[in-house]
Parts: sequence; structure tokens; C-alpha cells
Amino acid sequence: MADLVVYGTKMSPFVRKVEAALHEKGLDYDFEPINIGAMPDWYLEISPMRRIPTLRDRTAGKEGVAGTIPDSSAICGFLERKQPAPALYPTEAFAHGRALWLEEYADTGLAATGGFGIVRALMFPPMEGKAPDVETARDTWQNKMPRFFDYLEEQLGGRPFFLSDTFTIADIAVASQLLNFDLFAGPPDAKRWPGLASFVNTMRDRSCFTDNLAACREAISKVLAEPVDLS
Ligand SMILES: N[C@@H](CCC(=O)N[C@@H](CS)C(=O)NCC(=O)O)C(=O)O
Repeated sequence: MADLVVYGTKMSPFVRKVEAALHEKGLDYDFEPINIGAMPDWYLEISPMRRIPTLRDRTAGKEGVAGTIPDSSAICGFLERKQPAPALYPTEAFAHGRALWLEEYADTGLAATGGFGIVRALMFPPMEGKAPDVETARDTWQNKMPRFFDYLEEQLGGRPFFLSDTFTIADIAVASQLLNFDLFAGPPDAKRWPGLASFVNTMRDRSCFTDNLAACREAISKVLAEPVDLS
């Protein structure tokens, strides 16, 4: 039994973000699945905003609220203090602030538009016996995501990572969202966003994401009878 437990669902980009941070830091953890459609009462007690993920540190508390931290950003901040190396947050003040901003841009901007418009549109209706909402997903991918891709392409500025040549929480947060879209639509168009497409292609194979993505592909194959075409 590991000291740390992640409660969540593999398809959640916020759960992916926490799993990636844990992998990067070499921290062992247990995973306990939570059905977001029917969160059990004990889970709602430890996640008062009714969201996944929540982390438990068993060395701080084995049951109930004691030892738990909800919210991927709070969890990643905690992990940085618990296991400082390798650092995922820049130490220089301005770079640190930019990393937090890009994390927020991914968690709020990318998640709200792409999470609802693509992932939920494709995955939620089939769970209720309906057809996936391919029209909404296609419209989101083609018409709503480009402004995010323009901004991220500019932020990358031809570098491999968002803040420097070092992998940070900004890369984890942005990749965690983009890899959800990649599961259905592939990377952003390399002709229009070459840096971002290359970033997604690299992140897809980075070891901190590979186990999570394999589990997601399996989950998708159980819900979608055939791949969707968003082009
Ligand atoms: N700010 C939160 C956001 C977490 C979040 O929105 N999680 C979604 C799943 S991707 C969720 O729990 N949704 C529950 C629901 O829609 O009922 C974090 O960073 O952990």
C-alpha cells in the first residue's frame, strides 16, 4: 500500500495532471476510481466542490477528510513541497508567475472550451445510450480551439517547453488538456501550429503520460463504437 492515493477517473485531464506530476517526481501512489456521475457520499465529504481529483496522503490521515487535498493545482503545489526534486515549478519569481498563469490558462480556458465541447460531447451521450455529439465536437475543434492554439504557439516561441528548456507544471497542465483532445482529434494542425503539434507529439510519448493515455484509449474504445472524424 502506497502512502499516496489519487481518487479520480483516468479521462479527467486534472487527474492526468496529478498522475504526471507524481510520475515525474518518482512518487508511488494507489489509484481509486470515482464515478463522476454518481460520486459516493464519502467522496463528497473529502471533495466539497464535487470535483476530481482528490489526493490522500496516508501519512497525514488514513480516513475521512484528514490527509486529503482536493484540486489538481493544490495537489501539485503540495507534491512540490513533499518531493522537491525534480522541481516542477521555476524558482525565479517571474518564471514562477508565468508557470502558474499557463497552468491556470490550461485548467480554466482549455478545459472549459475543449473539455465540454469535445470530450463531454463525444463521451457523455453514448453513456446514456445516445449518439456522440460529433457536430458540437467538430465545431469546437475547428472554430473554438484555434484561438487557444494561436496563443499557445506564440507562448512556446519555438522552444520545446513553455518556460525554458526545462519541463515544468505549465507543460504538464497544458499537455494534460491537449492530450485529451488528441485522443479524439489528433494534435493541432502542424502546418498552422508547428510548435504546438510537435509539443503534443512529444508529450504523448513522455513516460509520465503513457500509462494514463493507455487507460484512456481503453475507456474510449468501450464507449465509442468507432473513431470520430473531427476534420
Ligand atoms: N479546478 C479543479 C477542476 C477539476 C474538475 O473540473 N474535474 C472535473 C472532471 S474533469 C469534475 O470533477 N467534474 C465533476 C462533474 O462535472 O460533476 C482541479 O484542478 O482539480
